[in-house]
Amino acid sequence: MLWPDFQEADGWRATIYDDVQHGKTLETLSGGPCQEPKGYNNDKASSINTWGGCVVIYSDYMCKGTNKTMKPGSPHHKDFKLLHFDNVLSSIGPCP
Ligand SMILES: [Ca+2]
Repeated sequence: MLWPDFQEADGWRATIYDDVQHGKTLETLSGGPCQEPKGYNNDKASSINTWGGCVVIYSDYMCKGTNKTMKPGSPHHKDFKLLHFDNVLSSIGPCP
């Protein structure tokens, strides 16, 4: 199993990328009620991979501000420009 750590109760996982179309990996976040990218990755994400799960992305720290739900079938995982969410992501949490 490639990702044993992600079978925890709050299991969610999201990889964010600096470029659209999953270009230039920034980091992978997972688990818990709310996670923030490292400071140098703040306001940089331009695409996301939710690994088949559902997460909510937020424009501010602490899962506040404008948000978008990202789940299988929702649009523009690979292009935050089209989502009107380019270079603003500051935190990620699980879907309610
Ligand atoms: Ca970017």
